[in-house]
Amino acid sequence: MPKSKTEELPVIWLQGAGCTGCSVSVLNSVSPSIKNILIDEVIPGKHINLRFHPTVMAGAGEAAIEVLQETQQQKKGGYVLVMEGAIPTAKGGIHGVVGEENGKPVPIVSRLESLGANALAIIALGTCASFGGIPAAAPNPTQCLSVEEALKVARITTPVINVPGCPPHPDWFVGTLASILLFGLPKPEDLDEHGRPKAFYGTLIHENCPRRAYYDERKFAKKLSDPGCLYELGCKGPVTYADCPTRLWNHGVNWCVGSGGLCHGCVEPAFPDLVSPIYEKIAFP
Ligand code: FSX
Ligand code: SF4
Ligand code: SF4
Repeated sequence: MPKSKTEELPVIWLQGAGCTGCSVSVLNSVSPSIKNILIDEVIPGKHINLRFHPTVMAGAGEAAIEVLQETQQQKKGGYVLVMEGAIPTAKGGIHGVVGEENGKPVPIVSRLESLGANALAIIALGTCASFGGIPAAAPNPTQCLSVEEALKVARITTPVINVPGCPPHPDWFVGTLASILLFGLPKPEDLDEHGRPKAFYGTLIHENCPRRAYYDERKFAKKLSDPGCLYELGCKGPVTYADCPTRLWNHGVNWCVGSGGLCHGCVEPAFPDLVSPIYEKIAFP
C-alpha cells in the first residue's frame, strides 16, 4: 500500500474565562462537518490532530494533562494553540486553572505562556480571547486580559490571529485553520488592524444588510418585529465588521438582523462595554 501522504497539524485547545459557546459554535460546523474536522481530513491531505480539548476529549486527569507537556516539547514550533476565553490574572490567575503540577493548580495564564511560547501560532477564538469580551467587562473583577494582552505582559511574540465573535461563526474558525494548512500563516496584509482575517471581517455589516434600503429612506422600525431599519432600536451594524449578512448562520439559514434581532457588535473590541446598552441607539460614526 502506498504510504499515506496526509499531513497532520497538532492542535491544543484551551478554555479560559468564557461560556464554551465558541466550542459549541464550532461543533455546529456543517461544511466541513465536525466529523470531517476532527476525524477525517479537514481539506484533502490535511488532518487536524486535536490533542487536547476540555469539552470533547475522551481523556481526563493526569494522562490528558501530560499531552500538553508532551506536545509542547515534542512538537515545538509545529502546533497551533487555540485559546478560547479570556485570561484571568487577578490573584495570580487562580480564577481559571487547567490541571495541577506538584499538587498545585496551574493558572490558565501560565498554560498560555508555556504553550503559547512554543506554538507555531495562536488562534484567539471568540471575542473573550481576542479582546477580553464579557469576562473583561467593567468592573472586571478577575482582571481578565485578551490573549494578546497576556502575551505582551510575558513578552511572548508568537503570532496571534484573532477570530472574534460571541460566539464566532464556525466558518471563521475552520476557514482560518484551513488557510494556515493551505498557505501557512497569514501575512500582515491578510489581517485587519485588530488582527482579524479580512476574509471574514473585512466588510461592514451595515453595507451588506438587506435592511439598508430602509436606512437610506429613513424608515426605522419602532419595535423589533417591525419591518424597517433597526438602527434606532440599537443596531450596531454601522460600526461592526463581519460577513454575517452574506455568509449567514446555521449553514445559511439566517442571521441576527434577518431574524428580527439587531447586530450588537459581538465581533468588535468595543464589545460589550462600548456597544452597551444593547437596545440603545449609537451615534452614527
Ligand atoms: Fe466568549 Fe467562548 Fe462569547 Fe462564549 O467560551 S466569545 S462568552 S459566546 O463562548 O469565549
Ligand atoms: Fe444598518 Fe442595522 Fe439598519 Fe441593517 S438594520 S441597515 S445593519 S442599522
Ligand atoms: Fe455578531 Fe452582529 Fe454578526 Fe450578530 S450580526 S453574529 S451580533 S457581528
